[in-house]
Amino acid sequence: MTGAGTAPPLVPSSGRSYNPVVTLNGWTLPWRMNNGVKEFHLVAELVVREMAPGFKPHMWGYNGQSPGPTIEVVKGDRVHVFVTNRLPEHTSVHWHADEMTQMAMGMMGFNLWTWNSRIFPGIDTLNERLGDKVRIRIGNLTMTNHPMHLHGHEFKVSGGGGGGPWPMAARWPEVTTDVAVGQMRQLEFVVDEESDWAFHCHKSHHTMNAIGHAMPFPRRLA
Ligand SMILES: [Cu+2]
Repeated sequence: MTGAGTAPPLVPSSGRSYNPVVTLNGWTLPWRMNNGVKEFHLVAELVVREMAPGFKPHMWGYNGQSPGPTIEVVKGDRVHVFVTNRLPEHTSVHWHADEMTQMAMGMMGFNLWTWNSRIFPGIDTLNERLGDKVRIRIGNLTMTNHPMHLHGHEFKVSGGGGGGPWPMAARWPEVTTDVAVGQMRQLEFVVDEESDWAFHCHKSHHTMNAIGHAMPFPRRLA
């Protein structure tokens, strides 16, 4: 598995049914059902992640990718996660061992502004049809805030981290929502304008990363 593209959602093959998520430029870790327990296997290891065509940093990650695969469980699941450590040093789950090294190497965030360790133009698009109801969940694993802006649509900010979806009365309309360090935000909208719309952080130096005006750019935006 290269992890370069967005894999189709993992339809649950055992356990209770649910509507699986799509992970942008990522995939969902399969499980094995053993005596009613969902067993997952994580492998912490050195990976090469193609962030954009021709741009391949050496990073630390899980199961061949940085960030690692999505682990999807539903309320009431019993879960075992087996961890194999192929890093050149000790690691621990919750992924806060030796933060300065391991997180900076890609096990949580990296010193470029990316979506799931992918950057334009190497990132998949979020394809929708007119009239589709869309829900996007964002987690900010970086060390600064990102005001996320969607072109062409108003969305409702409908949830955060931990507590799940917010009550209807607590949701509000936005075109930009700031996602603070460590926060999660859930956005919902109905596709009512057909086009190719940008969805991006509104700090312009974040959308540019290290690309200056004098640097060659892989593809024209127009
Ligand atoms: Cu940003």
